[in-house]
Amino acid sequence: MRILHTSDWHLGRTFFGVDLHRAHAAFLDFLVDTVVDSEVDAVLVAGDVYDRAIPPQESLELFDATAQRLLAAGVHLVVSSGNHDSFMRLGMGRRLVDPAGLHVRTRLSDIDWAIPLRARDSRDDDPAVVVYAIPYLEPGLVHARFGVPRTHTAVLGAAMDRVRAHAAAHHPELPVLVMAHAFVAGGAGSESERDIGIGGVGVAPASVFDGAAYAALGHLHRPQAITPAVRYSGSPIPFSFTEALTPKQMILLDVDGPTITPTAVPVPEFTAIATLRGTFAEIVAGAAEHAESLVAVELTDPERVDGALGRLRQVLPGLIRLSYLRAGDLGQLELPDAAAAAARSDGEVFTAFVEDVTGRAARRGEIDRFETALAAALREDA
Ligand SMILES: [Mn+2]
Repeated sequence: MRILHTSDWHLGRTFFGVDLHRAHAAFLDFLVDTVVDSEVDAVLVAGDVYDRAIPPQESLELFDATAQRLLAAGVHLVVSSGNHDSFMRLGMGRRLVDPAGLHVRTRLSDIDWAIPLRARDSRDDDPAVVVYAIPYLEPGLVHARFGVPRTHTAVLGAAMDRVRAHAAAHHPELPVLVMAHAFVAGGAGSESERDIGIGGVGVAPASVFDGAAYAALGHLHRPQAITPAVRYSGSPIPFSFTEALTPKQMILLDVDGPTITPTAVPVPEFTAIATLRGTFAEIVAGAAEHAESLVAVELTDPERVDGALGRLRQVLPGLIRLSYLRAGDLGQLELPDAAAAAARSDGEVFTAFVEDVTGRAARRGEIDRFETALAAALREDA
């Protein structure tokens, strides 16, 4: 049987104030087409279905229409709450819609509410896989309920203990597919993940999902494999200029006996997003090609250009951000120790910055305020 792993739809999101509803609608058309063409039996959304607790009405309607299209085609839709969703609102009526094939998991008590699934065309009634959907667990809110320390690793570990115990007792013959919305870093072989050991943020190791045949993760918006069986699908639409540099994808999962084999499905670009770098004259000369795009411009002119913003807007209606990159800034991008700089922790970067600017060491209070602010920003950003 076949399952499609997605996450972080963020319905209702805007891109620097620009409405993304049409892009979301186009993506969901693409998703339904993919499901039909590839004979998918179930679609997973590993959290952040909506961008905010109270989504716009058109976003609610878009989700409702998409769920109806999938269920009408006999496809199961499994949804769990992310840190952007209201677990209360998303979970409304979930016991009522579950028998129809819309499986919503938003509460701690839903963690071991198993979803055994079978292929539509299978000859018998036996399920081929059992899905467990762990909603976003804010350590500060749930650690006491689990009786564990206030860390992501501890609360996810406690949730996975429940999953493993339930699967062993009720579905020992089935491969376990677990969904989670969390920061997860690999052990060996995932140097792309920086350790952020601050506040209550932290990252959980991939080994927390031991015992699962596959972990379908949400939260990080760039697609990435932490291990072959622990993956982030990433968001289907870019929500920042830097994110637009990485192609988007969904992950097709083929369940064959005890093995689950992932294959990436590229997602087309439904909103053109471009960062253009050059002199004012160069940008204007090449503007026609980007007339439909959302654009960030980085000017390399050595001097400020009079009225640059207004003049560029005339040829680039989607211009969102304008900045100047002086020659010195460009040179710094090529610094030989850039890799070493990237490997430093956020705290080290901050203390080095304070020393550089003030000529003295960073004070404890400054470091505390920075860590608190960074933790809050990371929570909101993901
Ligand atoms: Mn997200």
